[in-house]
Amino acid sequence: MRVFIAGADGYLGWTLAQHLARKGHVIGGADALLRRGWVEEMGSVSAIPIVPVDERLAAFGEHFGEPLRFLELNLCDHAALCVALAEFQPDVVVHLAECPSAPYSMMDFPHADFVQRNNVSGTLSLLFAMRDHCPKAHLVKLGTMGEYGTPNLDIPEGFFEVEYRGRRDRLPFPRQAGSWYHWSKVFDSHHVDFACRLWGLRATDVMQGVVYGTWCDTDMRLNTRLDFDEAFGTALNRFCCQAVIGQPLMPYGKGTQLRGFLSLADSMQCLTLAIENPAAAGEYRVFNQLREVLSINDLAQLVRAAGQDFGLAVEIKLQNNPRVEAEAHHYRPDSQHLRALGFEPSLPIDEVVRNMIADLLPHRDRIADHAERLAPTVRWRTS
Ligand code: USQ
Repeated sequence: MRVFIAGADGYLGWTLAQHLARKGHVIGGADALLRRGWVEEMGSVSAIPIVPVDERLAAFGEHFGEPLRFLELNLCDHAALCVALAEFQPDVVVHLAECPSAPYSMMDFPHADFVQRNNVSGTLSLLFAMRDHCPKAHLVKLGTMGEYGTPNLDIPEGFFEVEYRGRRDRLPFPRQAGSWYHWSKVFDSHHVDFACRLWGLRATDVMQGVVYGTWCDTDMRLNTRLDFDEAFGTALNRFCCQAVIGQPLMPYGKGTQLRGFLSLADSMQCLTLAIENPAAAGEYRVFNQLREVLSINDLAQLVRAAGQDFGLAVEIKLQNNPRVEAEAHHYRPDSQHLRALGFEPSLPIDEVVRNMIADLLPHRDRIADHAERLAPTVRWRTS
């Protein structure tokens, strides 16, 4: 298949390009390289060193035979995006080109406004470009489990049957996002659904849980990034970085919040299943993409246990919660669709955590040099 990855330089995108190329797909991609700048703005770096994009592309060509046809492009630049899709003629467009950070969006008005414009307008631009230049292509759009929030009900995959005043309907499950970033993803989901009904586009909206994991190669030019700063590092990735530098792990609040998690390798497997099993014309389908539900305290305990195998004394210190979020709540999302397509979880989480620590230990000085960037400073409520 010809797969166009928007966001090909990111944590998921750069990994996915390699995973798909290894399976024989032809890869095109675009990225505005914004993630590199955002992490710099947070005063931080990727724990795993990464090279400039031209060096990445050279390595890609050497390892996979076919080049990655890459453009430095912002999806909001609609004219340039139209040219890119018209030329590449993808069978699949994977949309990973969004600002993925809840804390970044909660910093102040300019950041909330930027994240919403970047994500919502970028997605709208992509939908119009697909309508005009590749209307038969399948859109695989990265959404987030955080769109649903933490309702006191089980969470279905996008839609549920409702009975109200004696009538029944299949309706989108309510969205109760918890950050301006998560709300941008909610707006995207509604727009993608509408475009499928309006123009007959086909789309899979992937409600992904929190991803963890490293992707390292003997050729370091192929490594994917791994962030640990308060905005772009996700919980388990941050905890592993804290473990290797001897900083206490920081569950926020009581640490009893529950979330869906999956490893980077499992995310690659799931996205590939969505790509290779397209939605029908006019279909908008939703996959909840997670492997297991755990609390933040569970993650901390896993990292403490794995740290012991490396002789690391890992401390855990609860922090005042900088976010506004439920800490004791029901959480039981469905995730049958990907299993029905053949998703078989790979390594168990404790093994992945051990591999992460092994990958991160050689870079402990680099992380230690930015240790203060692990502390949460962005507060959801300022008073
Ligand atoms: N948390 C801690 N300590 C930390 C970091 C986070 O206790 O040091 C807690 C947070 O309070 C939250 C949970 O861990 O309850 C998850 O936080 P996170 O920063 O790992 O993830 P989140 O902000 O939810 O966002 C991440 C990705 C985002 C994706 C989302 C999936 O950055 O792009 O959409 O995970 S989900 O969480 O399912 O919405």
